[in-house]
Parts: sequence; C-alpha cells; structure tokens
Amino acid sequence: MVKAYIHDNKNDSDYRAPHNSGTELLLDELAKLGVIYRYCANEDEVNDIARERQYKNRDVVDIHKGSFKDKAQFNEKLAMFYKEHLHEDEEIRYCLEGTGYFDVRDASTPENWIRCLVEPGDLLILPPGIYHRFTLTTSNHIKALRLFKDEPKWQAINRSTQADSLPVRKDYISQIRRY
Ligand code: KMT
Ligand code: NI
Repeated sequence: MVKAYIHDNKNDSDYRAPHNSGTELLLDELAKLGVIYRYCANEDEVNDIARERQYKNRDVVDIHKGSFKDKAQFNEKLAMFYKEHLHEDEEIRYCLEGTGYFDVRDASTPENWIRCLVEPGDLLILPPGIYHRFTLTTSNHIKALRLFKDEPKWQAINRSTQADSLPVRKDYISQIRRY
C-alpha cells in the first residue's frame, strides 16, 4: 500500500532518507493531482489494468548498485531520476521488488513535494505534465515494471520556463483547477 506524505524539504543531499514531515495524504488527495494508485496482488491484475487503459508496451528496470558499471554511473542515473521533470505521456510504474520514492509537486502549495513510498504490489500512475522526481530508499533497490501506452517515450523534460509553457503542462494545470 502506497504511503504518501509531505516531504519535509530539509537537507536534500540525503535524498534517500524518508523526509517525512508527519503530514500524510489520503489517496483521494493524490487523485486530485491526477495521481492514480492501485494495489495489484500479482501481474495478472496489472495485465487487467493494462488492457483497460490500453497500455501496449512494457519493460522491467532493476535498479541497484550491481546493475551499473560502477558507483559513478549508479549515482549519475539516480541524479537524473531525481531532477524535477515531466513527461508528455503518463508514467506508469508497478513495483515488483524493493522500494522507491516518487515525489510529485503539490498543486495548492507548489513548493511542497508529496513523497509516495511504493513497495511490491503498488502501481502508480503519474499524469502527463505533472512535475515529479524519483529516488531509491536507503534499501537501494527497486525492480519495477514500466508500462507505456504506445512506444516507450523516454524523454524527461526538466523543469524550466520552457517546460512550463508546453501544452501538456498547460493541460495538466487546467485539469487540476477543475477539481
Ligand atoms: C522516472 O521517469 O523518473 C523513472 O522512470 C524512475 C525510475 S522507475 C522505478
Ligand atoms: Ni519521470
């Protein structure tokens, strides 16, 4: 079961620490940001959602120190995931093993991050246009299924004034306002 809470915004160099401010969020508060959570006991249940939502492609990522050539490459990859970014497609992740943090920007208090701790069985859907970032927990391992509507679109668009003015970002903002 995903656990969502406001990130304490303190000491960001230690980004794998929990940073739990103590303010937890309910799933319907995540839904207001367009973030959808589902628990799937097994991959058959993931397949049902994939069929319903017409996700045609998938792959598996296994992120831990041993999956990179050296520590520098591992740190580089983590730094990339941790940079605030958006995508033009949904980001759909199903946690198979390990744990991870998906941080999404709050809409009402935009300097706040909402930290979502995922563990095995958790499926999280981030809507197109939401600013987010990812990091491991101190367990330093996640194996996750990445699902895609069509061809995998890898492009992460880092936060900038240019990204702010993209149609996907504007659409996202206007959808959030409707709540
Ligand atoms: C992303 O776009 O931030 C990611 O795909 C994170 C890695 S998935 C566990
Ligand atoms: Ni992303």
